[in-house]
Amino acid sequence: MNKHTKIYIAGHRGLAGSAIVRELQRQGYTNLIGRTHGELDLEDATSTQQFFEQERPEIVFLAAAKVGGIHANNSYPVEFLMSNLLVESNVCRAAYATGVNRLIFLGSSCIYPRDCPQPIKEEYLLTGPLESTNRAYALAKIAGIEMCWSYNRQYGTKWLAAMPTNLYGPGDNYDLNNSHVLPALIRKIHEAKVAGIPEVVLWGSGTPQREFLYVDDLANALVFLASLDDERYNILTNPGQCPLINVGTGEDLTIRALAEMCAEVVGYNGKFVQDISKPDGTMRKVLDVSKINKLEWRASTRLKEGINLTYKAFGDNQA
Ligand code: GFB
Repeated sequence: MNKHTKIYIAGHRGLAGSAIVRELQRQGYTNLIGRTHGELDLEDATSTQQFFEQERPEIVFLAAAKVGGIHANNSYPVEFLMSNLLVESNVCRAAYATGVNRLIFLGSSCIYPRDCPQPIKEEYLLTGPLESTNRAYALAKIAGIEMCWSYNRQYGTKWLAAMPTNLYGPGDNYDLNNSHVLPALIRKIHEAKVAGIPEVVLWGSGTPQREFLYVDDLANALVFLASLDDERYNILTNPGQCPLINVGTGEDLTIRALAEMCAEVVGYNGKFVQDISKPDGTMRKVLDVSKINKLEWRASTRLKEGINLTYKAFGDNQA
């Protein structure tokens, strides 16, 4: 991958996709392409095929996906399953038909079994039952991983599936029903502070543990992986093994501790109360990141620093 390689970022307006664009630009890549949902519906096979034939990207970051937090996943399983299956099938088929060289498919740490040993190694995929609140999304993403591996096995492509842990950062979704926990907490705590409300509601018991990755670190990891030399990249995408790699920090904390950290950043002195009618989801999902660490990549943003940056972006956005 050189600085003029034609790179398509599917989902370039989303949390992950926009961070990938920022990182590629920061590194001096000049030939980037993206389409908004209005310009190209990736759920439509014909338009997707036509787009690839016209543009002929050499590298693809497949960051377009229907995503959401625990409530959205639990409430709209049909959309999470169907939309993600369509997008990944259409993009993979068109990418193969037009000879895309390297494709990086994005999934999520919820693909792993609900009760698997911690930290979670790549090889634990499909070793046990999934968490029920996001089973539909997880199955769609598992199908995407299998799709990459199948193309590698059958057609000799070099596609890689990167599994980030829970992401956060500038450009996130702050809708209180559909967002992930971190943006929801930033918004709820900020609004409570501004309105002088003495307590903020946390969903569930507050005891589940989560690992959070600042989205610019994810983007840095993905560009690092996509630009690995052939020798190292080919080991990852060797058709004899599932082309799966975890991307995270390897550290987690409870939702309660996360809320307290967000309160410190926002400068909120109220208290937290639990709404235990809301689901906890998986009790723990911290990734084993030794595979990517061995390639000499590590996340660099500490959680508190990342929350500070995110809160600043949230404020700028509101202004
Ligand atoms: O981030 P989150 O929605 O999704 O929730 P998951 C993480 C934890 O935070 C759960 C709790 O235990 C929630 O109950 N929580 C506390 C809250 N307060 C809130 C709140 O105000 N909003 C939200 N959203 N949660 C998603 C999956 O799982 O993570 C996806 O559903 C995907 O498939 C994504 O894998 C990364 O971490 O449970």
